[in-house]
Amino acid sequence: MAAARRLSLRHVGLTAENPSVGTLLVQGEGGDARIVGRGVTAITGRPHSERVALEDAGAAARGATAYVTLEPCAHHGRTGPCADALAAAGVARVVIGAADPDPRVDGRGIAILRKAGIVVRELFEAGGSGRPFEGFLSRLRRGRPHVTLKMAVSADGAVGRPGPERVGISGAVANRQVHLMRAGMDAIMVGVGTALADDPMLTCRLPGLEARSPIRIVVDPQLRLPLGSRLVRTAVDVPTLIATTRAADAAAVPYRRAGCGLVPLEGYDADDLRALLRFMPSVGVQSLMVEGGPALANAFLWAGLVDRIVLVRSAAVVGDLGIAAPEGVLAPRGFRLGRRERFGADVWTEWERDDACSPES
Ligand code: AOF
Ligand code: ZN
Repeated sequence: MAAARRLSLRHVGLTAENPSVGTLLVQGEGGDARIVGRGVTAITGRPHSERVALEDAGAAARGATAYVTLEPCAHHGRTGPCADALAAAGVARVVIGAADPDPRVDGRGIAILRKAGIVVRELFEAGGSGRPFEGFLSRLRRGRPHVTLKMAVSADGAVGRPGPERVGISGAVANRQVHLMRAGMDAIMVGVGTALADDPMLTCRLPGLEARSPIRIVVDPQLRLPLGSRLVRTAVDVPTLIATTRAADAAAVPYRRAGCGLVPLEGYDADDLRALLRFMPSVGVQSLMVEGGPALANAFLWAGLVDRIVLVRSAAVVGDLGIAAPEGVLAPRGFRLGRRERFGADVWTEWERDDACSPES
């Protein structure tokens, strides 16, 4: 199952409203076991991983054990249910890594398998299925994406300095980790202040992973993003959305012409952000990384809409003019430490919200 989960990671961030699932088909047991088929949910979400693995295995699927990271589906989409496909191929046993709460599945996949005489084992992880299903679960349970807030904070507690000049806070290794994290997200969001200060690209620029850049979203109530910014100029290549109160204005027309999508936004308070998040699944966004700046970070924290905080503490010193990091980031309350690692001079910590993905949160 661990190998199937690693396989599933390949398409995280690329399967739109579908979760990325991994399937391994195995013949034999113990030391004689060998993998006869591998599958991961295809880019765009179809075909499902079971079909890919069955195709890969061909006749060798007969009598095999399938390790599937999510309950095989029971509904008719572009193809019939995966549970039926596994049964038709003569698979003998199915080990399942997580229940599928999709109302069209929700135990029906397991029922189909059992009815077909297949031995089913539920290997559900305690405490939910975590990554890579958190975005999918968040959409189903709360109708909004899973939200990761990422902040780099200097030794003297600053996230940047006012003015046009960009200050480097985190080091090269941590920055590459951020790019790797972007590759696994459906969307990445910044406030217009950050877009004005940094003129960022917000893409994944790791060699070989450039095509995995997520959708970019700029929260820009007054439509201040320059038409000459790199975000607008590259909107034709990397999908870019601007969330603004002026989506219906004439001022929005040139942005549309440049290839940007405009999303109506009422304002910056909790209900407005909540409405914006609820819109996101409709454009295939189940996981979102908020990359700053401090105003947007504060608004998300204040609204209680952050599920994970990624905090990069660096040794850099910004000095007197530094913009202070939001209090809720430096001492996250209601979050527990999930990961701590050192990257060069930087300390990378990840904080998981205690009740992330519960229907109320
Ligand atoms: C599987 N195997 O690899 C995946 C599954 O829109 P559809 O018809 O593709 O169905 C989407 C649902 O299928 C999704 O909500 C989830 O329940 C399931 N995803 N199921 O058997 C897979 N990715
Ligand atoms: Zn399926």
